Amino acid sequence: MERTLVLLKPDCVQRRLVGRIIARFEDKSLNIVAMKLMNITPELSKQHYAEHVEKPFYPGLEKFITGAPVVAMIVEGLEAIRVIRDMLGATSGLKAAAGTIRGDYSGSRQMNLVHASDGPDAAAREIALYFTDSEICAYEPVATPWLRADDE
Ligand code: FUP
Repeated sequence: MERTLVLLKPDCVQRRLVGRIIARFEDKSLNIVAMKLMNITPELSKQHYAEHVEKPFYPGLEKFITGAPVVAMIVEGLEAIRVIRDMLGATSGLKAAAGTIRGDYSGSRQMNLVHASDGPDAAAREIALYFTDSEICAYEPVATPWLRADDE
């Protein structure tokens, strides 16, 4: 079982797509174990995008990600990190395959609607940036016996 950080970015909130995107994760039998609406500060943006801070596109990215609230979530599931990255599609909505979230809803490289951690180290780092342990509500969905076999 893996956990990953998912952010529904300001474009997702402003475009009223939050419900539809969360439904896609629920439909995939992923489990939301923490969630909040919050504003990303410039300081948090610099921590989150530490690998991009020196890049030419960073100032525009910070303006975008701090420009309206985000919905931050911890999502849990088997192979959740890869499964969710696959559901998002390529970084740019212009390149993402049809059927992926970005492929279906985004026509932009910057305004690509959703962030998800790109590996186990990033997931651990990003979950700790956005959530305290006491904000995580671990629980066993009652439908689990009908979502996967015991040995999966
Ligand atoms: P991803 O792992 O898919 O979130 O994408 P990256 O880590 O490569 O990029 C982080 C964010 O920077 C992406 F959401 C899009 C944004 N970005 C730009 O705005 N301009 C660029 O030239 C490249 C990335």
